[in-house]
Amino acid sequence: MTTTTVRGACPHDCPDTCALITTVEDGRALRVQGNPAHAATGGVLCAKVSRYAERTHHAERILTPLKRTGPKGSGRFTPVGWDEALDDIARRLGAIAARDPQAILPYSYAGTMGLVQGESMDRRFFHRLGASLLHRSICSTAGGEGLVHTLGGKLGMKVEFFAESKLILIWGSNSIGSNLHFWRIAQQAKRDGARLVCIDPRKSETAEKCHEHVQLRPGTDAALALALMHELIQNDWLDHDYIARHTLGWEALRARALQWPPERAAEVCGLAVEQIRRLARDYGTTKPAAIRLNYGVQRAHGGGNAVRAVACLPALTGAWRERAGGMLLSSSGAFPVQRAQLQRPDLLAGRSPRSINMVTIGDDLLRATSPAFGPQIEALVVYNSNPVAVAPDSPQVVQGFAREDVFTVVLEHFQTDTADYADYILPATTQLEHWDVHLAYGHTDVLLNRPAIAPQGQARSNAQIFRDLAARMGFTEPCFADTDEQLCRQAYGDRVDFALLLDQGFVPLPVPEAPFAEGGFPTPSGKCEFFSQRLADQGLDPLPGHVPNHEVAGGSALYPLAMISPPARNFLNSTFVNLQSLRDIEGRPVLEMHPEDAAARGIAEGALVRVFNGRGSYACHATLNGRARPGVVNGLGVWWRKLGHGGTNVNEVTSQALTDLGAGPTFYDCTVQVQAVTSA
Ligand SMILES: Nc1nc2c(c(=O)[nH]1)N[C@H]1C(S)=C(S)[C@@H](COP(=O)(O)OP(=O)(O)OC[C@H]3O[C@@H](n4cnc5c(=O)[nH]c(N)nc54)[C@H](O)[C@@H]3O)O[C@H]1N2
Ligand SMILES: Nc1nc2c(c(=O)[nH]1)N[C@H]1C(S)=C(S)[C@@H](COP(=O)(O)OP(=O)(O)OC[C@H]3O[C@@H](n4cnc5c(=O)[nH]c(N)nc54)[C@H](O)[C@@H]3O)O[C@H]1N2
Ligand code: SF4
Ligand SMILES: [Mo]
Repeated sequence: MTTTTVRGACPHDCPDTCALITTVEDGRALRVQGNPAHAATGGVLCAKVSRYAERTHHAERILTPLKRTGPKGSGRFTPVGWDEALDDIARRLGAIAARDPQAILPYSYAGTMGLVQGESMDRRFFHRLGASLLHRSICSTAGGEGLVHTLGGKLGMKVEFFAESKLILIWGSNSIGSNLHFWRIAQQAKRDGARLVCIDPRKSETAEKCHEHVQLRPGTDAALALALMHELIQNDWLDHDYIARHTLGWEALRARALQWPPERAAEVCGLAVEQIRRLARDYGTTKPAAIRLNYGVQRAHGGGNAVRAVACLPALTGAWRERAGGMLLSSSGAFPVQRAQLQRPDLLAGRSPRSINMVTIGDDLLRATSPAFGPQIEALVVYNSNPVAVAPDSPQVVQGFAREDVFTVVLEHFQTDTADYADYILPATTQLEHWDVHLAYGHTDVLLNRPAIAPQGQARSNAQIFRDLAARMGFTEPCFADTDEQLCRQAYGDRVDFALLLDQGFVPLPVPEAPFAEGGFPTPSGKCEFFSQRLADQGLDPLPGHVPNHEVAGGSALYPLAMISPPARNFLNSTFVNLQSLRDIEGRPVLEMHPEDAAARGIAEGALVRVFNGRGSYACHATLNGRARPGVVNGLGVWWRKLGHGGTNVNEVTSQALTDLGAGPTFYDCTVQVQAVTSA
């Protein structure tokens, strides 16, 4: 018996990007643990990835290529050899490409955040083919655009310095569920006397452990931020020197903020005026003050403006001057990824295919050929994503995937809701079986992932599968021969010491301790842009403003409740839902309701309910657990449809409407009605 340990990286879409140590015995992964040598991981993993060995050796892993035998969506398949599958796929894609390659659409997201298995050989393949481009917008583009137009990029405080802050606003983040390693840092700050305030419509696991919970209505954060500015101005809690030297558009922002007295924001946000004043006083008078903003804040119509408004705050108070002051939404802009080298957009050779927004895949799969849209979608290649479960407005998505005339290939570990609609399912390796290299969005260390075990069954890495397909399509450019390990080296080129990565598994980037202490924002003006000329040039509001939700609670008598659908703690989007041990902890799909809203509908704790609106209807169990505010229900995500009630999940009712900036999704901007399901 031989036991070894192998260093890796957590591949999941999570800000923490932990360093892993996998213990392997006789070719089998026994356990996956956190690497104690990596400071950001601190030797600790979340409950989900602690089960990664169970996931990897799961009895339901797909281990051979599978070909469909029943009608679309029936989930009936038969095993076939790789050669048969790849030959047929290359032939089918080739025939479509001969007419118009834009009729082929790749669909992928961050099932793995690895740069090699997520955005290298796959992109080369589709660029060479001339397939439609995918706008990968399903998570963070509204907030990302908000940051770019205010701070100049996805940059912010170094996460470890939150430990020295005296006030931390945890804003639109359930850190305990989704950013566990940040929560450890916040706990350190708390022990050293910091005050923690959570701003969230849901009394989350995090909110209940902070000193204060600001339980605002969903989608009203910009109004709150503007009222905070109003109070900073009225009480002169401003850093005039910082504003004069390092910001653009102060007079215009001042005029805007003065339109937002706390009384007005209190109405919009559903908060007490006094709570807004207190929050402003705390923020204006505590130093250093830090904001951990997260993506929950930007999943509503005005998400981009909300991030812009919040991102203005630290420049007003000069919080950026200290390393423990400022804000962090994402640090991913600090990573010098050589994307052109990895993805090779030059293979488009002058062609500029249309781009399809992944959020509106439901509608787009049902569109016919037209001059505005281009060719009807005839083929889909899905990897690192489970759109039938995670994309909004699933009734449309399912109808689209059910089209018998769309040729669909899904690269997967498991037979997900999406894989059920495939013509071919191709078995992909997991993180324990392949090479990769990573960035992070919650810290600034580059991580390397080495394979710990051999590919299970006949699984191949995503990069290998696209390499094999490229060969069958006759793509002879040398870049299609690069190995996974070579791709790892190309991701950062000479900007990161690869020998050191091989040696210790992670390399911290040399980023400044206080990035904007002396200004130096990477915007066109070099300043924190309260006023954005780039937005003005697009005909958009150049100042941050409150953009009301598409669907306002109480705005419709038919669907009077606002619904948000943040993640269940023990799932990662739809990943891990098929792990019995984690599903047992979550129990069943739930809708958190305020007791008043439940009583008004005759709904008792645990009752089976129907949550519905004009788009669809899903079934789950009501819980009156004290986490919902009146008028708002929380439908925790994202269950596999086939493991939920009646083959539905929460995305039955979410909409394909987009955000103000970045054309992102509005998962948390949705109104519904709820009804008890009677067994009569
Ligand atoms: N356990 C676990 N961890 C995860 C994930 C997971 O599914 N499970 N998903 C990963 C991914 S892909 C991402 S993008 C991140 C997501 O993690 P975050 O960036 O933290 O975003 P969310 O979880 O969407 O929402 C965070 C909090 O915002 C609240 N919220 C909802 N609407 C609003 C609003 O209008 N205003 C404010 N202020 N708050 C609001 C929600 O109730 C929730 O508690 O987490 C990653 N980590
Ligand atoms: N209602 C509602 N819907 C949401 C959200 C919400 O909060 N509420 N959150 C949204 C957000 S923030 C996001 S980011 C999206 C996420 O949506 P997705 O990106 O689709 O994420 P997952 O559901 O985790 O699915 C990832 C899939 O990739 C597969 N996978 C993992 N690694 C590999 C690999 O190496 N190769 C291959 N071929 N496959 C692999 C996994 O098995 C899994 O099935 O969901 C969005 N949907
Ligand atoms: S906390 Fe996040 S990065 Fe760390 S192991 Fe869990 S999912 Fe992965
Ligand atoms: Mo996400």
